Amino acid sequence: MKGNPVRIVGGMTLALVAGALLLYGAHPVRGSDHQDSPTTVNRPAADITDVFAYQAPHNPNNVVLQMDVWPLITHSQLGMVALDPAVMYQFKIDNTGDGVEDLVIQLQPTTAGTGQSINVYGPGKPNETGTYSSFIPQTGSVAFNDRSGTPLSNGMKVFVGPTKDPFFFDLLTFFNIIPDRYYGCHAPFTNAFGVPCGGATASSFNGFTSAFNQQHSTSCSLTPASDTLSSHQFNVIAIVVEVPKSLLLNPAHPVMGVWATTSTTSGS
Ligand SMILES: [Ca+2]
Repeated sequence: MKGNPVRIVGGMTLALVAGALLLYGAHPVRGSDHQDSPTTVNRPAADITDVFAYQAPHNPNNVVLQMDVWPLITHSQLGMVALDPAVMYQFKIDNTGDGVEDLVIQLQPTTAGTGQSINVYGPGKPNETGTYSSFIPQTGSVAFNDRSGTPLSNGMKVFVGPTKDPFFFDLLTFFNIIPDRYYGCHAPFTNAFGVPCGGATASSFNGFTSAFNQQHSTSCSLTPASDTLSSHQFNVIAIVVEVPKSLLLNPAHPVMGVWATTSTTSGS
């Protein structure tokens, strides 16, 4: 995402019910995030792994926003996992530069399971800003894993379904650097990757160059980096919206900030 005029934030949420209104609340966190708290492990469909924003590859008038959830889906789990109907999935867009959302796109499935239909709301002005949210008027709906790309009435295309995890991360080397983060060494898991469960066996990530080491007077590993997530065929559920830029951009401030949240009313 380097060079793109967008901010990338992944978020997991807690929530409260306030008064007679059903409000969804969020506590955002920054950066790629796979299974980093008991709350997210217990509700993987609300565990945001990454958020991306990029130019639509086939239409210069559109921008694509993508939120990936449910980390580390194995091949055998495909066809059995889908979005959680208790969760509000939300893209937030700041188009004035103040870090406060001016527009939101919200999604929520109507039922559990891979036969679910997902309601889509917005893009539109949020009813609230910050950590509490409620639904804005609905735009349309899309079936889980519908790959037809049929536009909604506002021209937005939506895809929700399983995809290969696009995030490049040399996870096993990370575990070798900080072994206590390796869940394979903690009951009831088994050491599926064969990572040493003792002390650290690596001091840097792989993939550095001799020129880098010389420039920085260091000796980082020259071993090629390995994309652990895709090489072990891990998948995520991708929530992808392709949106006409005209629906999101503010001509007076042509830089757009994007982040995402998942929220529940139960707080867990
Ligand atoms: Ca704003």
